[in-house]
Amino acid sequence: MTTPSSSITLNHVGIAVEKPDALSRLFKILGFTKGRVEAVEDQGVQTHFFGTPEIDVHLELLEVIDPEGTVAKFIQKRGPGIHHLSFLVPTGLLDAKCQELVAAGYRLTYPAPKSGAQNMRINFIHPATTGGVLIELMEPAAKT
Ligand code: CMX
Repeated sequence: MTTPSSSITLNHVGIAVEKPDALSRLFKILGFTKGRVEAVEDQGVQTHFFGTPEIDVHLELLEVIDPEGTVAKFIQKRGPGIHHLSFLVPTGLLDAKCQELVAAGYRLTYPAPKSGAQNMRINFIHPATTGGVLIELMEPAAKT
């Protein structure tokens, strides 16, 4: 689901949904195949990934499993819809990139990366410092 690259690449678009069914049906008609479904308890969501062999960018439906979580809050406040863009950072670069972003005046949501879906280390750039777009940075966690 991820292509190794030495550059930062756009990996997926996260979409907050009340139920995944309607968009799942649409993506299927558009030729996307459903891939991994994974609960990320720490983030209060069940993630549903869709992709095609031709495109490296995936679509991620974020289904709320924690009514107190950030995605539930997002839907209450703004309604369902596009929630974040996620960029894949080559292994070993995330911490330095986060430091660079903070030094450049961007606000990160976490002081240090957390564990996310697909065995990734993740952090987010707060939308208040990006012109209204929540940006996820994710780096494959080192194999143990
Ligand atoms: N996109 C754009 N704007 C957003 C947003 C989003 N996804 N989420 C919140 N905002 C807006 C709020 O509406 C609010 O706008 P106004 O000031 O105009 O009302 C503003 O950002 C600040 O909101 P806040 O009250 O300070 O903060 P929230 O409690 O709403 O939390 C955020 C915002 C980004 C800190 C929180 O959503 C967060 O920690 N996100 C990172 C984790 C996450 O999103 N996880 C889900 C995905 C996990 C996955 O893909 O696995």
